Amino acid sequence: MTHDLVITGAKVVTASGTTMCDIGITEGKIATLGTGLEGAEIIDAAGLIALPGGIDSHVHISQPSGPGIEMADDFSSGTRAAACGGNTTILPFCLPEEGMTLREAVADYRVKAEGNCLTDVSFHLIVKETDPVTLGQDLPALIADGYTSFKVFMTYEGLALSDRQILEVMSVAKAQGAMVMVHAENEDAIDFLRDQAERSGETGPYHHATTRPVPVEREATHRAISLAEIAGVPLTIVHVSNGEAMEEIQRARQRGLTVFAETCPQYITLTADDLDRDGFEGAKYVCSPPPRTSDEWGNIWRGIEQGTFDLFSSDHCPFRFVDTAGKDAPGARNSFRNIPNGIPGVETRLPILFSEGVVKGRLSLERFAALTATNHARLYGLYPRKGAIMVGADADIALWDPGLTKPIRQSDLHHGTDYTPWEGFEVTGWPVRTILRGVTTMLDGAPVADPIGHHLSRDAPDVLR
Ligand code: DUC
Ligand code: ZN
Ligand code: ZN
Repeated sequence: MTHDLVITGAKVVTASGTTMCDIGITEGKIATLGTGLEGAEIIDAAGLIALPGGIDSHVHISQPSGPGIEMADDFSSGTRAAACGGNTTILPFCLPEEGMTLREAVADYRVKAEGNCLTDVSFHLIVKETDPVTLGQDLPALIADGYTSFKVFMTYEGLALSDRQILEVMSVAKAQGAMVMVHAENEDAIDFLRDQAERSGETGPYHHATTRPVPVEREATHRAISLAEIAGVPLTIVHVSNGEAMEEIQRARQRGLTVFAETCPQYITLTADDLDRDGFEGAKYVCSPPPRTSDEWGNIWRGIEQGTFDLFSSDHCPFRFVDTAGKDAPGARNSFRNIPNGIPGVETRLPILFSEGVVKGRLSLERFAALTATNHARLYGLYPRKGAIMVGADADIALWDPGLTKPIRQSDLHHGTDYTPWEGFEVTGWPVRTILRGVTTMLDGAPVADPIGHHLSRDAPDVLR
């Protein structure tokens, strides 16, 4: 049998282990894993590692961010950056603009994404209203349509839900078979600390971190887990930043609860001191939860190594630095409260984890694949079509050069922001080719395809099937 494309010579990280074999691809799917395969086109990947294309299940693209504030990536630049970072699928959040229903927001996002993506995409919903139409009609209809995950916030005015509201949302997830993702920070505590800081003149970017200390996140994590236990649903705690919140998750699992956990590059590489950089530079690092201390990096690594964390995502949430529609928003220099929250990272997530994890001997290649692709597919209803190199799956593959060493440079990246928080960060191991359904989308760090990405309707999460 002749394939459309054969990748030869790579060390292949499959769903069941790592092996030397050829990958035969036909009509965008993996048709054969074997040796001596024939193909109309051959990619010689000697010396490279073939990993499942990255799935980044936590990104923000074209998200409404308040009056006068604009996110730096649309679907074109955001997915281009994702592909250049070794990704083949991303899952952005869909947040309704003021006055829009969830269903209208989804339709709007679909139009914005259509024909512009260099990766496949699918949307998580953000639930910020719990009126009868949202919970009784829109959410069930959207879940049935393949939007099988949604996020609730315990912080941010206008987004935060009360405990009662969270329980109502969770009960819809239970009835309809969807995954609830929680942003766990205690809004009242933050509000109190923020007012107190401002009264004391502590208004610089660093105080974004001091007003969102570890107990704010630990308490909300505990409460979110308790609410899920009461509602009888599994849940995912996103962007866990520290050991104490992580221990809440470990304890819940010991009690037999089903809790999934996500962490991100910022929590193993950045600290609150980055928010204290000279002048307004600290604004580049303002995200929530905030980066902590280098001791917390150790705690998070322990969680990654021991399997507490299922997901390693970017939480790409890009704002330009030199821009009054971005980090330099009106009032941002007077108080950290006005600095848009979020940092870019969709293109650097995988190289950072590969370098810090695989190259430094903390992670096997199989565990890297699980944390960056397979578990995202399983948790969010895309497996086995996505997330693993196996026969029958979409031919979504990243070829990695494990010995390529170079620093992260803004000038090499493809996102819409004007900076990277990791400028100069030395990385060993980079993706050199990304393949989406058999088509090369990135070669040697540059995007090379038309926007062939499409929208993915999703099944229920594995754990609910
Ligand atoms: N939460 C996110 O998930 N992303 C960016 C900002 C935030 O608070
Ligand atoms: Zn969040
Ligand atoms: Zn996020």
